[in-house]
Amino acid sequence: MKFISYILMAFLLLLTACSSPVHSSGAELKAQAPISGPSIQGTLKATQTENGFVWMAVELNGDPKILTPGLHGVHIHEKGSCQAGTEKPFTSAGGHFDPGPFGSSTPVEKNHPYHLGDLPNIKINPLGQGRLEAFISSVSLKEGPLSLFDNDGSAVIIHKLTDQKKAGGTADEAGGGRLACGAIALVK
Ligand SMILES: [Cu+2]
Repeated sequence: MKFISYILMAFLLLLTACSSPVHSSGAELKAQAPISGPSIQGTLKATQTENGFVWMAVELNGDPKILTPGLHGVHIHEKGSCQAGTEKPFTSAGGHFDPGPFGSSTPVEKNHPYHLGDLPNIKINPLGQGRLEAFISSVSLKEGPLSLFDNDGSAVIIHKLTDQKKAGGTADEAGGGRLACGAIALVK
């Protein structure tokens, strides 16, 4: 019986260790963005782990007539500016975050879907809700060449269409129009 409780204890400890992808000790960097667009709300949360990886979680909640069920392109874009504007909303966020070495932010260039800010698509359910988690090493919350906090900051963009992850495709194949945007800021 004692043996079984030891095993149970070990299992519980393991569960606790696995339930959080980041350790609570040490100097962790955190960032977040409130995401919004017409009839869409959400958040991006990012945490840089001790080994340099960045864990990102995007949560969205929207009108399913606009944030339609299925896959929607998600990228980090190169400027921390989310102006809804008129004709083409959120173009103020610029192209895809891609400080180098290729250094092209144009969605239709050959380095798409390998821009440093290209994330997996988010899957939206029939109620207009979705959650995306990604663990990436292509961006950093710290100072340096991969920093999201360069002079003009950066933003997360949710696209109207699925990013087909096609190199050299059209703008629509890279997600098309922009539904929602969130300027990313460090959490102090
Ligand atoms: Cu994009």
